[in-house]
Amino acid sequence: MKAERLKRAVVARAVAEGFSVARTASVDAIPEAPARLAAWLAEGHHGDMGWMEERTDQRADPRKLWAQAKSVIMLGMSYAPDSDPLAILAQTDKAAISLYARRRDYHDVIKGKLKSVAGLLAAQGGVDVKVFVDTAPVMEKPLAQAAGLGWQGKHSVLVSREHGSWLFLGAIYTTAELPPDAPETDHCGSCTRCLDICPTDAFPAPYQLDSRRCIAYLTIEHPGHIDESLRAGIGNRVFGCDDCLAVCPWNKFAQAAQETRLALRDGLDALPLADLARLDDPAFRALFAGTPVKRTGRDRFIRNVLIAIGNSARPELAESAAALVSDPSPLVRAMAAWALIRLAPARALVLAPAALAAENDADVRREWRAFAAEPENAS
Ligand code: B12
Repeated sequence: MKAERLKRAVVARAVAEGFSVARTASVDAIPEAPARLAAWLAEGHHGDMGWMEERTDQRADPRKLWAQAKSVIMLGMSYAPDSDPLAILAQTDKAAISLYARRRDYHDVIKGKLKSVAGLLAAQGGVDVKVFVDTAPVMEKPLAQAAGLGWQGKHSVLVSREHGSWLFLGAIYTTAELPPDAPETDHCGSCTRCLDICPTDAFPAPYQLDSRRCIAYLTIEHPGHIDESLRAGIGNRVFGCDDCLAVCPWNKFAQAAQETRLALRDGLDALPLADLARLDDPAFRALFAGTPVKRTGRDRFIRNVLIAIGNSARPELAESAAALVSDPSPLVRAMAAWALIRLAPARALVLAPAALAAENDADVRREWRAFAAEPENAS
């Protein structure tokens, strides 16, 4: 089958599968990627994501991942909301879970659909295919820009003129030589809304994200304690962050997402922090089954919930923190102490001596000591 016809068939199948856009690039379309990835890693902007340091040659160059590949098909699926995802930030007793996570895990949904599109390409073209959605070292954003889906905005996320900042991305590598589409150019202009709104100043410069300060990284990927200087900025965001995406002016052209398999799950939009603080491991897994939230595990999630409680300025939530000061997880105990101290210092003073006497973890002890002014060597 001629390459043009094959490409048309692939795009038609992609649309039938619910993708909002599908376009192609050549495997050599991102020559600037190796240096940019190297610079990002050299700055330490990946934080604890050690896996970003592995197979960097393959990540930055499709040909190094698969020598036989000739073309890349980049696909985008809209998850544009029909209401303001930042409205929840004003309800400080409720949890803000980012828009991408309040639904079935997009990896599962998109992977199946990519396989359908790739299957058609393999069958009709007699070619080999591989599909990726965060499953291999692939730089999806620069490839998507090269294929013309959009451009990497100043927040580093791909922005589309039709779908704003709300596209999930997926990739198909293939041995077929498909006619490439034109790349997209930058349409950010002088706008700096995404940089200005970031509550934790995670952008050292436009187009560069320091993950170590990004709320998405801190609440999802970061396995340890969250530095005190960043906690206040997290507000009530307990999983991911939508701020830089939601203020993008290009969102105004986006139609609300249609894909039913990615429909928002009822009841996850304004969960009371007090209810979340009570979740044990089985209850956590049951509540978030099938969503991306489940992957962080209960302890990290409750750490985030306690930071939100500490930021809530609602003394009635102090009991939720007090109930967790002897939790088995030091991540949880540390933030329970921090939240309690912020919301109800008098109650914290009462609990501090017993908590310190029972505490072996140095990080948790530090949270209490900062408040109780116990000398460092008093243990
Ligand atoms: C690691 C990762 C993260 C990390 C790091 C984010 C980042 N900016 O890379 C963390 C955990 C912080 C993260 C957060 C989020 N993520 Co994420 N993440 C990834 C992942 C797995 C790899 C990205 C990567 O390669 N980073 C490496 C660095 C080098 O890339 P970069 O920041 O884009 O750096 C570029 C710029 O610095 C640029 N650059 C440097 N100088 C200059 C100068 C100019 C002029 C220009 C134009 C560019 C430029 O060059 C670099 C390379 O392109 C991808 C999936 C994938 N395999 O691609 C998903 C992905 C990027 N994430 C995604 C999403 C949805 C999110 C969140 C929105 C989730 C949320 N709501 O909380 C946030 C967004 C935060 C943000 N502002 O980026 C989507 C984004 C979709 C899209 N439309 O772009 C992806 C593509 C997953 C997917 N399959 O859909 N993520």
